[in-house]
Amino acid sequence: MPSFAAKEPTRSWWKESNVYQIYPSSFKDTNGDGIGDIQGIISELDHIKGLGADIIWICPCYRSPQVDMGYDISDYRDIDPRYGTLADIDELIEKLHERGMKLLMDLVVNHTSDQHMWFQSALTSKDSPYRDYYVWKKPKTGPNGERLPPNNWMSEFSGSVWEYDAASDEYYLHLFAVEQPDLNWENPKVVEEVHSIVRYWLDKGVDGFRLDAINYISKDTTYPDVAATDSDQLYYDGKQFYSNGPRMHEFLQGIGKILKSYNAFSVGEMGAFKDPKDVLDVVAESRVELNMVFQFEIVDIDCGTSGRYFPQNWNLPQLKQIVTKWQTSMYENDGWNALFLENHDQGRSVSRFGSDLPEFRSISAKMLATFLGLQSGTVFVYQGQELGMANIPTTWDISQFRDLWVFNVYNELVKAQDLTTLKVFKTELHKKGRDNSRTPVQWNSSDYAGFSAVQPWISVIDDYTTVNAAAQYEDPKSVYNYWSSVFKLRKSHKDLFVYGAFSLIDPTNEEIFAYERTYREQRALVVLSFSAKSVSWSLPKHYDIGEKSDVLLANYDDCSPLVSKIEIRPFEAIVYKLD
Ligand code: TEU
Ligand code: CA
Repeated sequence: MPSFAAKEPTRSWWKESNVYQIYPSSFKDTNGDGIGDIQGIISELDHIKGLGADIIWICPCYRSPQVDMGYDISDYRDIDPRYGTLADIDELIEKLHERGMKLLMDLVVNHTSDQHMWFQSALTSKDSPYRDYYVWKKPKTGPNGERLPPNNWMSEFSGSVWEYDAASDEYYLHLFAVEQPDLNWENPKVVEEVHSIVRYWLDKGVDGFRLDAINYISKDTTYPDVAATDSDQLYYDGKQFYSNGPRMHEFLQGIGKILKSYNAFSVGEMGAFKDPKDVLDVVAESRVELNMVFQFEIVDIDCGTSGRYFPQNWNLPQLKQIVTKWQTSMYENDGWNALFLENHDQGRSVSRFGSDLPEFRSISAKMLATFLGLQSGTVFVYQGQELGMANIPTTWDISQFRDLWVFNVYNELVKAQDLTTLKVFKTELHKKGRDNSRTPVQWNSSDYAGFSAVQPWISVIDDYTTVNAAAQYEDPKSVYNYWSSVFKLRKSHKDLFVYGAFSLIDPTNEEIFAYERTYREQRALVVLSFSAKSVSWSLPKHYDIGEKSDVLLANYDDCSPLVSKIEIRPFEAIVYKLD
């Protein structure tokens, strides 16, 4: 029998909301500079509201030199001119609130830009009051007297995490790009600054935050080396020393207290977390840290052990295991899931988990909407996902990519003349490179997909003539309208789909992913095919065949009743109501 959880989750507005993520550069351009802007977001609020999303999360739009697309902030209290002004944000907040919608800002406080006034001052002298806002260490000396970085940690974007400053003969820490120095949270002044930034935006009317790379804010302050395993390798992944560090919870509780006093929404990005216990220590209600966390187990499933630019085979039972682990552990322990298949750092889900072949694209995008959208947790849809936008075509040349991470790795491999790895890199880049999700939103079939009047900062994908929002509004069977049905179902069956328990059916089946949601006497069965072929599925025995079952949602026009053996078509999705 499916398990009926003894205790039900407490109810909260943020559990009942659906979130739409916006990458501002690629959403909509209104002033003809080829870059999306805040007025562009304002002009498309009906698109988001019509979809059924209640909250928008905007990736960083603060003042920034844009080395890492705004994740390098030079002024936390201002908007970058490429996106607009503070007045535009005020207008956005007002127009959202008028519609009963909310705004999340992206809080990037693991690091700043090297152009931030704090870092610029820190560079001028060891006596600067801002020197200790960052992490500085003396060089190490190698066997031949050469200068070496303080340890062998590898940057997320490749190379060392340490950058040498000749003027002071010290290195500073940057877990990400050289231009993104890490803040020193051991300094109480940094903690105060962050609190004041959080209050500044909440006082402006912002409704909460997505917290960037927030599991990295507390480091092992002894900065130990990672045990070397390969004499050729200079740098190693040091997450064991900087993810989930000794003071992380203390720091999160400091922020959590403020967020709670504003009844604000919070979702933390904690990519390296794999143990539900670690996530529960952040999200369990009693902790007063964050509402929910993005863990990356699903989106890492096809990434190699040496990183995303390496391949990894996966199968459906593995995916089921991951989903079930998070679904049940959060539900049973007062936690909550942040559900996502895409964001601005990931390939497009239809290309990775469905099929972007013309005959399967729309149907598999709808299947994935059903898969994700009816799980337990808060659903996040990333711009373009609601249209079934696909990855960058393999015909694109490397020069059309824009992500600094791509060029860091590419240049390194070219320099090392490592042609074998280069070939692997190119293949995987087309599956998982971050630019795949950063191409302009396809609004209509006019030039530049209606995104802009001019050539955008990154090319539009050619299929915009057929895959675009305008065409999808008209078509009742479009991916957009299907997503809207999924969100309607979450709202109309809130007890079941928001607050119900999850249980996996048929764990070993390689093609069919089936799960039940149950709430007291209410039950629904979600049946999904991840296969491009037809499959006949024998229902697990415990189903009382013949019982009356309504179909709540399906991605084909007609569908089979719940009989002992169902013929399931490619990427079919059916939601049966069982009670
Ligand atoms: O990404 C952080 C990020 O992806 C890693 O910390 C991730 O947890 C790790 O690689 C998993 O193995 C955020 C932003 O989303 C990204 O766009 C930024 O480039 C980055 O932080 C730096 O701010
Ligand atoms: Ca613009």
